[in-house]
Amino acid sequence: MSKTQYKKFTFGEHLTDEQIAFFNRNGFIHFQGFTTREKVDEILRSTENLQKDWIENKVEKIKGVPIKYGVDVTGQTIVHRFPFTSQFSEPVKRFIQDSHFQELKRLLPEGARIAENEKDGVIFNHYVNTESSNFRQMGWHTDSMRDIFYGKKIMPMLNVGLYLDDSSESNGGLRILPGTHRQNIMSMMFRKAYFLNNGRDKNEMLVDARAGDLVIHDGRIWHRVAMAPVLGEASRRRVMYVPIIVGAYQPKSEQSRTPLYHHFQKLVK
Ligand SMILES: O=C(O)CCC(=O)C(=O)O
Ligand SMILES: [Fe+2]
Repeated sequence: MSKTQYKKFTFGEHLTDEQIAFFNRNGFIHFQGFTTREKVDEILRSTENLQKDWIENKVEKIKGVPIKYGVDVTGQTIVHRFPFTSQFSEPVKRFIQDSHFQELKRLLPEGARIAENEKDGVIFNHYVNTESSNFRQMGWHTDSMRDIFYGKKIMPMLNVGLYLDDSSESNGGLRILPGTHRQNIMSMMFRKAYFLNNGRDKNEMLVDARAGDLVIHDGRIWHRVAMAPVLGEASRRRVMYVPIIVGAYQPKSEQSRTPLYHHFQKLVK
């Protein structure tokens, strides 16, 4: 059994000193009920429409970032991983423009911004476990390692996860190693085999979240998504990630090349 006993918070108008201190100490923070069922449903519907459009038009990449396709429990084609989602979904756009969401930038130095058109943009992940699933887990990794792939210095970044389904051990669930955002660079590079290692860690913390919850993690923290112990509908897990970053503005365009780390991400199944 993974540990789940960590403090969960409720978001008010502003981040509190306690919340900021918790985040700085542990490298993650969980806000329960950050948004409503209604907004969750709106976002889900918009991604279903977008999926239909991308399938019909056989879209393979957005600005150099591959769209990950697979099959659903019904055998229908689905999109498992949508890049740059906020550029195609009004409800997602509205969600990140909301003042509550904007307040999260305060967890980073002055001048932090939402990477809507940088890196992979806002990512929407849709996992489902079937016999032939193409996306049912994600091995251990840190998100900041991507900076190294680009040959850059690691810059502070947050990944803000909005849950669109309830998520816990029963459908896989996010596992994190609290405090690893304070590790040295060697440990960030070599603590585990990137994406290939799916094994349980005795110190891993299971994130137990409901649809509408927000779980933010520091880009340097080690995390993985476990495989659901069941097949089919009960394994469905949808979560959206909004990167908040600092540093030089590096926008993507249709001419952008596919980043090297996506060759690693192909190993994720
Ligand atoms: O699905 C999740 O909760 C985590 C996804 C993730 O780690 C990533 O996309 O980098
Ligand atoms: Fe990640």
